[in-house]
Amino acid sequence: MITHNLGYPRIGINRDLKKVVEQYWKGEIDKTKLDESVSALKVMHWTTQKNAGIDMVPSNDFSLYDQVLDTAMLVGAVPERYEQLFREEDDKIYSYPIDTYFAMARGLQDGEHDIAAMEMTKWFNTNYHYIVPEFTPDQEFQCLSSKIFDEYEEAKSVGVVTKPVLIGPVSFLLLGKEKDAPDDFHRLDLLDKLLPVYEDILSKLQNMGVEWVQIEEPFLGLDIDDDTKIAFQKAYQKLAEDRSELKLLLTTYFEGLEDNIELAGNLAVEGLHIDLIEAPNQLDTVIDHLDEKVSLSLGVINGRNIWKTDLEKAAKSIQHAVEQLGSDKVMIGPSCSLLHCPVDLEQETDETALPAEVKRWMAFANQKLDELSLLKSYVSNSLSSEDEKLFEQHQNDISDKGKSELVHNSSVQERMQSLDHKMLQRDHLYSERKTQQEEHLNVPKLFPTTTIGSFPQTSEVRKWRSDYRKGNISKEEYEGRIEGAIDELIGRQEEIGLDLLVHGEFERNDMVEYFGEHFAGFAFTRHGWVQSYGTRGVKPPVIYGDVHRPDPVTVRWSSYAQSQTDKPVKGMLTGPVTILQWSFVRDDQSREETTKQIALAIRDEVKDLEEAGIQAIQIDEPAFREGLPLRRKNWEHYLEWAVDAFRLASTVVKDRTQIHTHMCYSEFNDIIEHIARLDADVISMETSRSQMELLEAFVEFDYPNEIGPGVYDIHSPRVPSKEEMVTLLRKAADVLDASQLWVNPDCGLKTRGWEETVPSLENMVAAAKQMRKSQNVEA
Ligand code: THG
Ligand code: ZN
Repeated sequence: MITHNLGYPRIGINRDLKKVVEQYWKGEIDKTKLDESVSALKVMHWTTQKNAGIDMVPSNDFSLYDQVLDTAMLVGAVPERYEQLFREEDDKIYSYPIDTYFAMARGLQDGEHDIAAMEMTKWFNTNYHYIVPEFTPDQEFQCLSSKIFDEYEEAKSVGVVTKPVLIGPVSFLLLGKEKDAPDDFHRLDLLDKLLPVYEDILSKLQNMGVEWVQIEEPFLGLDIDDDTKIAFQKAYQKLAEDRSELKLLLTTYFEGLEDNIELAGNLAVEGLHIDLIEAPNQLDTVIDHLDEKVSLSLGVINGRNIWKTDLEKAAKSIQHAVEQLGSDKVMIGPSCSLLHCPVDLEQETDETALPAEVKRWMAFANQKLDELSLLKSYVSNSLSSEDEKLFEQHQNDISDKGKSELVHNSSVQERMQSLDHKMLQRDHLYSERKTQQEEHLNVPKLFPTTTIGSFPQTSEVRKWRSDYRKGNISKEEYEGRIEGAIDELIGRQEEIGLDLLVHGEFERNDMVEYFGEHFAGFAFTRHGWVQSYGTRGVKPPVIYGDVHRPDPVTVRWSSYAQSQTDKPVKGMLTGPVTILQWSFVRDDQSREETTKQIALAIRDEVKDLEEAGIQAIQIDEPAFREGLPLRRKNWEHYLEWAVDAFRLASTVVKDRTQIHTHMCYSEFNDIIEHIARLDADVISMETSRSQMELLEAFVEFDYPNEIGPGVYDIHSPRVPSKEEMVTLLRKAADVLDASQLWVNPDCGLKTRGWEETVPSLENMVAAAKQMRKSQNVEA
């Protein structure tokens, strides 16, 4: 039996990757220096894993930006708009054209170039985002990058023989999207052209003496149609043709194989990796369907959560597989790449953030590698006496967690027991609420303007927060500065002429981390960074126990802001589903249960905001759609409880208090009835990049409540003109009732600068005024 890892976090223990890559982007270091720093990082990762006793350490799991983008470069799927750039890039110290690569990820705007970035989207149901490959009907492929070969040699030269990681051909095509293509073209049509490149790559790896390649096909865990099944068969038959020595470990994760078991169990590969965390029950069926020559890799350690593994329980599955298949046919590893968890728990020494008792229940990437080694020794009866103690302690920690008073809170439990259906209903229907809200809120009846909540977070504001946390400035000093920032923002919004104001969220770091820091049942980390995309990361809070809200969180800031103006100020909260989605969650109760507890905590905050005189409250749910399960058959159940959680959080208010919600770039077509069931009085969302196309779902559904379709894209510093926003608003007013429409940007403004924010909002307000005028004339 061997232990292996599917992928190691690449950000570095001190966010080293972010630092050097951003330095390179700013021109502060050159390619050689970048290469040196990155090499050192990779070597550290390989040796850390080897020293932890991992038998098979991965390579090519590292990436300067994203592994899907790496694959696009590997097979030469470089969209045409970068080809010029590619040709210009001559100094080849990298195994691929690095500036072209970064331009694909981020776009390139300078004196000579104006090239748009490739799109980015969620990696399955995680909070990681990948770059979406683009495929045209006349797409050609060729091997353009030697990264996968170079990394293997690089690791070997420091004494680590690795297993290269490669996204499989079918999943790679499925991860992408068609570009400039007729309707009858499907990207899988390109498989025949793509396979020869994969054959070349594999035969080169074989010639280099590589034993195993981890070839990832996560789509085997999803609902796939017959054409896709045929593509899988064809691909793996073809890849088996000239392969005598090299072994393929077909890798699946995030879901069980279910109806694809027959297919996956019979593909021409030498190993199959399955996720036994998401789908523990699939073990027996997979064993039944597995060709006898194929090794089985068991994903028994959760690669995307931070709790210690119950090693005794994991050992049972392993022993079972060993009995059925023989020990030489069994591998063990994490369920998926450890990309999705932070690097090292040992860094967490601040007990005010992470209490020692909670830390004792946790494991980050490095600790998970130790668990794997321990598990292997335990199953093969070779625990040293020292390891035996470790093992015992480990299992004790887990059983303590089950009993801990920190986890269970009887008043939360009682409240959960007493939930009843009335708590999910507003007093009256939207049509009746609307009149009351119009009177109460006092914003223009047509095209009222607002923003999504956050305003530019300058480095100055960030420094106040860190100075306060470090104790460099007092609470009074800190709060005084935040109030000053609010004063200034209120003044600016009044000058701009916005109707429904916000306080700006200067007191917040990340919208989820912030609430995690203030709710009970949450711990947070100081260094627990996880890559979100490229060089950007998040620090997900840790939900370890029953959640409640000991004290009001945002009321202080919202009511301060309201006291500074006669215009209404909107309260700003993050919704229960989004807080759940972007946190590390409990593994001892369902997501549904945890979300409802969070919803109750938010409900308390909503009530307090209303009582403090706040007349409109926004509860953001940007992660509502991404919470959808990967398999469609599980959608209904999720949507049922996710909508209920939002209603539980929001319906406590009087009819006259207006509830807003906000969702980032989302397809609404297939979930529109559930969006309507949220019964938010107003929903704002990203629509400007799709030229209001996203509104179609609302039009078709005859969506009754109010909508704020974003009228400009906040992801770019460009200042939109009044005219272009009027055009978008007219488009919206053509298909929806004018009295349903709000005017707002696509998303929060925290990543923007003040220089572009003020003129953009001025133009937006002018656009709204023009719309009001023309409507009145028509009326
Ligand atoms: N919060 C959380 N998850 C998210 C988002 C979020 N997932 C989806 C989306 N938004 C991801 N987008 C971003 C955008 C910017 C950053 C991270 C994720 C970012 N991070 C800073 C960095 O890495 O330098 C860290 C900021 C900080 O100090 O907290 O800029 O909004 N949970
Ligand atoms: Zn948004």
